Parts: sequence; C-alpha cells; structure tokens
Amino acid sequence: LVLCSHCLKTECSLDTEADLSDDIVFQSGSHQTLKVGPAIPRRYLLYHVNHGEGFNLRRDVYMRIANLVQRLQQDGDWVLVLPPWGRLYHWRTRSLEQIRIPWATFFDVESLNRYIPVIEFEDFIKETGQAAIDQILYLQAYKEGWTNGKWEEKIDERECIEPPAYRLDEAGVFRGWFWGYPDAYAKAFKCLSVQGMARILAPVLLNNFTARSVFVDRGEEILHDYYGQVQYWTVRRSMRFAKHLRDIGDEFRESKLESTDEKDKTVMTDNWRDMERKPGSAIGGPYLAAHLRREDFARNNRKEVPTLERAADQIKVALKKYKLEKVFVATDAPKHEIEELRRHLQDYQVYNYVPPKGVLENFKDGGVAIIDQWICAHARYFIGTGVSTFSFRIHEERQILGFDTKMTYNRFCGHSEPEDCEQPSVWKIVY
Ligand code: GFB
Repeated sequence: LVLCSHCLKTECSLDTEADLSDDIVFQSGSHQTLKVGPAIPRRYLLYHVNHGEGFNLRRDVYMRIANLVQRLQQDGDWVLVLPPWGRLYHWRTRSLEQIRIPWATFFDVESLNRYIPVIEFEDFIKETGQAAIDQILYLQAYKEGWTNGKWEEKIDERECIEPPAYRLDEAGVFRGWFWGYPDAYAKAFKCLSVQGMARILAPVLLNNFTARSVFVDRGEEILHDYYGQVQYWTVRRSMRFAKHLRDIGDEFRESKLESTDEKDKTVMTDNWRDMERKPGSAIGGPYLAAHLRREDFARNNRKEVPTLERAADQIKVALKKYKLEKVFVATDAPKHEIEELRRHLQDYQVYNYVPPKGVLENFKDGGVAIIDQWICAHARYFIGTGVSTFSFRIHEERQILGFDTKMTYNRFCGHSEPEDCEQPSVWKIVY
C-alpha cells in the first residue's frame, strides 16, 4: 500500500506514529510517498491536446481528463502528469521563450491536488528516472463517421487515419513532440478510434493493460462525463489560478478600479472545497469588464465579433443601466484598436492591463491572459465575446465567486447580428 503519494499534508491521515517512521521512498516537489507495505506500482496518465487548440479549451480538456483519473483512482494508484505549456498559436510575444512552462506558473497546483493527484512532467521524470513513456494511445475519430447516422459510445483499436505524429527511430522507440523535451520518448504507440465520454477510456486502461505510464494524445477527442454537473464544477473549482497572478490582478483592481474583495464580497477561502457561494452574494467592483476577442476572430470575420464602434455602444448601454463610470477591457486587440475603442468611450474611464516587463518575462502571455481573466471575474458586470472559451472560463470564475448569472452571461452582438442577439447559455454552478 502506498499512502499519501499525492495528497496534501492537510488531507493525509496516518493512523499511527509508526506509519510515519516507515521509509520515505522518494520526494518530488512538495509530495512525499510514504511506504508502509508492499507498494502497488504507481501508474501515470499523461495527455496532450491537438496543437492548434487554444489555452482555454486546453483547460477544459484538463477537466475531462481529471475526471477520468478520478475514476481510475477507484482501481489503483493513478496520478495525472500535467502537460507542460508551450508553443500555443496565440502566444506571440517574440522576446519570450514560451515552452516547457510548468503548470505552477499559471495554476495553484496544490488546489488541483485537492481533487486528484497531479504532478508536473519534471516530477514524472524525477520519479521514474527518465522521460520514457510506456505507451501512447493516439485518439482519433472513426473513419466511417457515425454508422446509420446514429451517435453511440464506442472505442476500438484501429489503424491510424492520419500519418502518425510519432516515428520509430533506429533504437526502436517512438520520437515526436513531447512538450519540447528532446530526450523524451515512448516505447509503444497505437491509434484508438473513440466516440464517447472520458470514462470510456477507463476499462481500456484498467483491463489487461500493464503499461505503467500511458500517454493519451488528442485528449480533446473525448467528451465530458458530466458536463455542467457536480463533477464538472468540482474539478473546475479546483482549477484555481496561481496566487502570484491573482495578487497582480488584485493589486490592479485596488489601485485602478477601487475594487477589493472585502468591498466586493468576493473573499475566497483557502481551500476551494470549503467555498460555496449563493448566487448574487458577490457584488463586484464598481466597473464593467468586457472581454473583446479580436485577432483571429476579427480576421476571420466571425459573425459574433462586433465592430469596435458597436462594441462601445453596447458597453455604454450597460454602463448607463448599472450606473458605472469605469470600464476594464480585456482583449487581444492590437494597440491601435484599443485606442479606437477608447475614443468611442471617451466619456468614461477605460482601463486595460499592460504588463510590466518583469511580469511578462516571468509569467508569459498565458499569465497575462489569466490576470485579464481575473480582473474580469471581479467586475460588477461582465460582457464577453460569443463562442470564445476565454469568455466562458470567465463566466465560470464568476459563478464560483458568487455573482448573479445575469451580471455574467452577457455577450456582444456581432457585426451582422441583431441587437437582441442570442445570449450565452447559463450554466449554473452546482455543488
Ligand atoms: O484562450 P483561447 O483558446 O480562447 O485563445 P478562444 C485565445 C488566446 O488569445 C488566449 C489570447 O489564450 C490568449 O493568449 N487572448 C484572447 C487574450 N483574449 C485575450 C484577452 O482578453 N487578454 C489577453 N491577455 N489575451 C479559440 C482559439 O479562442 O477559438 C481556437 O484558441 C479556435 O484556435 C477557437 O479558433 C474557435 O476560445 O477565444
């Protein structure tokens, strides 16, 4: 039995002092494995997401995989290895090296660990002694699509539809993209066609499958087991942002937007498990926050994207309605577009977060995106961009903090949409 291999000290319980005196097998980061008998080998689940996907869809895939690990935990000592961040299409600041970024840069790993055991990839290398993965399972759809036009859950080992992203080298191991770790490799590779929820992988991983480390690539192919239900919200609540990023956002709120947790009624508990807020209990700071997604959304002329003038008009309507003077704009727009938006809003105080050099260097484009999300999450009123997962994650953050859904689930009407365009579906938090 391996006790407390992943859990936090506060959540571990050891029956006797004698337990504590047993061998410490290894130490990795803040986690200790205490050996108190013959060890069941720890098994590692690694995963990866299609290269083209953005930051906030990747956060959603984490939730699907985390719930799979929670299921696997019922049958063994499984730990989720967090895929290092990097090489994201939208992270364009040229002066930065944005690769091999650990999760702790963006997220509170201790909070993640309160839901399921997780470790960084570097810890996996330390624990196992090398960056070697036993088995890659490459997920893909079914070549033939839905049979008889019917969607059903299924999973089968199949030939790869696309040329495999991993190649066998002279040494007989599989090489490919392992988050920028050139020494990493896998010992075996196969493709699985899958149509279904994350839990469909559980029997595959548990029955007649001896690989200790399994790497599920194209994790976005599997769906949430329980979208919008308790399990969804529990894992979502565990995805707290790293404290250093929250602190930067809080300082900006206080200095520019007269917003503090005490005044806004958004004080958080140390442990997310102890936090259950009534909808409407949070008031938020005296500002409106807008997430205005531009860049590829605007270039592709998506119907959900408003012109800057139209966005400003919609902001003004909400400012008047809620008697607010300050606007915080989170956006990926270039400077000249932000200036144009300011001109349209010249009667109001418009703020956006511009990171000092040190913040950008330390926390990269992903960290700045999180600071923007955090500030948006604390506004009295929020309006986002339709179909943007960046906005969706802000909706969720606000639900966790206790905002009324009507102050959250709002979006801009795009350039070719009517003024009363359909607003985002409301997903109420459940505990
Ligand atoms: O997060 P994300 O997947 O959201 O991608 P969508 C957008 C990325 O652009 C973010 C930057 O991760 C940030 O790096 N970004 C966008 C921002 N808005 C802001 C902002 O307000 N502040 C800051 N600092 N950065 C997906 C795309 O975008 O939409 C997919 O990733 C696909 O490729 C899909 O196109 C339809 O969901 O908005």
